[in-house]
Amino acid sequence: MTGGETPVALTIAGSDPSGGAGIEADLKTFHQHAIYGTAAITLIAVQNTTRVHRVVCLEPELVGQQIDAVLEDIPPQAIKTGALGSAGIIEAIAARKFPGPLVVDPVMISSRGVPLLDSAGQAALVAQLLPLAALVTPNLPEAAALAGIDVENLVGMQEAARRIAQLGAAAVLVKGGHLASGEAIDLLWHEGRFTTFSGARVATRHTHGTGCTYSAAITANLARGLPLVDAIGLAKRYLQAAIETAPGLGAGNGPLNHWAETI
Ligand code: PXL
Repeated sequence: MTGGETPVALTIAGSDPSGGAGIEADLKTFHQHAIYGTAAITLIAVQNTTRVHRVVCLEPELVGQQIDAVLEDIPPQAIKTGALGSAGIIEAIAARKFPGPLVVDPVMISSRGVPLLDSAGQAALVAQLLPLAALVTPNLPEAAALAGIDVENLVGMQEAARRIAQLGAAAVLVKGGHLASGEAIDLLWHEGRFTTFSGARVATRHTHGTGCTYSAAITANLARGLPLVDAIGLAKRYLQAAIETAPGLGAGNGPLNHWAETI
């Protein structure tokens, strides 16, 4: 491929030095999809597979400047956000003009239970970022927080998706990985229709970074120019394979296999 044909994606997210979540997961996922990955860092989470020691947010201005550095030189075809840390950082992001679809992974609490966005940040995400989103990808607890209702089953997922769309996101993917039982069903609300994506539930503790990896794979597929439903369907298959073949690294909740086939 020559430079001009290489699709580019940008992730705006936190750093996970253990490499399973955050920008590290996003860049590996972009790379595996043959997408040139760029990254603007929002926060640094000092952590490994067993625990989070510390989370430090960067200055909003510094986050904005990183984004500008990428946008003015290597414009991405698709952009995603992950852990954003603070309302100020969200304001800095929302002030930018993005040249492609924006996928918002509304990360609120890490898989290890540590807050990655405070309550002012949640309000800013709703008011400023959701209206810019081509897609928002909440898990069940995030869907419940955004929609203001309990979300425990498919009916709750449908209601939450509709409500979150009313907040301004063009499409909403409610992820059912946290459902109590059965298949891991994800529900998309887009252009007045529901589409479901299902995958077999895998009994594993190695699920760290699943949300990051999923939204990064969707973003990669959008950067390639795929329609939204295809972008999600292929990403779901990649995610399933990445969970099933997790390398078993670390003593805690280990990372996925980012080398899984992209098909
Ligand atoms: O999975 C959510 C997430 C996002 N971003 C960073 C994280 C985590 C979870 O640990 O560390 C940086």
